[in-house]
Amino acid sequence: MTQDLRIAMIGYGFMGKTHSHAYRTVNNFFPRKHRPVLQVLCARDSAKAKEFAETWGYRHVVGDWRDVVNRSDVDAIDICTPNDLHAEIAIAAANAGKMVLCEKPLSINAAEGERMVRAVESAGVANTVWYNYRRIPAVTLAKQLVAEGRLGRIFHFRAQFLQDWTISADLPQGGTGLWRLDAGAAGSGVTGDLLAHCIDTAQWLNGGISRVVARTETFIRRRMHVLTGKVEDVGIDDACEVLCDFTNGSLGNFESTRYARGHKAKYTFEINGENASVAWDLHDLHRLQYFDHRDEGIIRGWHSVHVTDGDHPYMKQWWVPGLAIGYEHSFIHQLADFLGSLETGAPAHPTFRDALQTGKVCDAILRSAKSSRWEETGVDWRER
Ligand code: SOE
Repeated sequence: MTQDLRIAMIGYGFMGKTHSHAYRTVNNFFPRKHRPVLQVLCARDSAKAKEFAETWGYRHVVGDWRDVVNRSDVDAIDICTPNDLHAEIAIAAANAGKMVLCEKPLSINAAEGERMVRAVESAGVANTVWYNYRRIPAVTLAKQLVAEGRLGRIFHFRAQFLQDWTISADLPQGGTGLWRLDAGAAGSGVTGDLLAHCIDTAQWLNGGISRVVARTETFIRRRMHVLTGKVEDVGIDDACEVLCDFTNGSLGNFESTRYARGHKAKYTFEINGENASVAWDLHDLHRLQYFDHRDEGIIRGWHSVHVTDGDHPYMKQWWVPGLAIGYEHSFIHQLADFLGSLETGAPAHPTFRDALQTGKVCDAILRSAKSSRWEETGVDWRER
């Protein structure tokens, strides 16, 4: 017997599309008891919201999120707004007893994140944060290989997330399209937007990060602000470089920037262990590179595993072996896992508490960039 799960989505940008697509598709491929229903779309621009709702099939359109969180015809609130609104909406939704699915990063800083964790945990509502890259089958396979102990003791974790879309000094900051450049709305620049993905994956694959040393740079320091029409100081970090220690004794090395000309979404990571290494690249997302030193010498080398077979994570639900899937499927997989967790009662990782640990690392990175010293993260990494 299926059960409707009535979703109210707040915000409708790029992420609104990825989530809506997942809600509409998940039950066609993943048998689950709960069936998402696109109940309410909430956004301030009523004409655009109406158009989005018609395109994706939302039943109702509402202008103010405060009119949504208490609705009795809604079971779950999905937050796709700029980051500065996450906390207030999530806390109100949890207090109203709604499940909460929140876009990353959880919050603009860890202090806000703590309050959000308290709200969902004391209300006892299901919660998750859309760190979608974990659910790309090649990345999930990396997790499996690490968990099986194939790599042996881990020495290094390195990751990069490189883009180039903010290089032009003419690009304004703020407003609907460019809030990621406005520190007031985003909290930080590449640290919260891009590096947070790397940190989420890193702690999931390799355990907690205990301390960091970092530098950030803002290459364009003044930009026109869309909301005020004035040229204002830029408060975000354009680039961020980090060294860190993991609690398992391995060393981490991270870089994120929006100033790497030629790179659009070049998210890569590599893990080097005593016996084996894995490497992954979002631009070639269905492949996992694997090197095993225990292979016979004459054929030893990097294997490029095409992660499309039925025994690869999530792939049994899709086409036939050899046929690849894409970026949007990572959201479908996260949703399928979330719906699965509603049936088992298990936490839907990454939970708010897990995402808070990423937030703590990001805060420590920004602190270190100011202090020029090593900073403790205070991370308490419990997720298995
Ligand atoms: C920024 O350009 C962005 O859209 C991020 O906000 C997303 O989290 C990332 O997955 C892709 O890049």
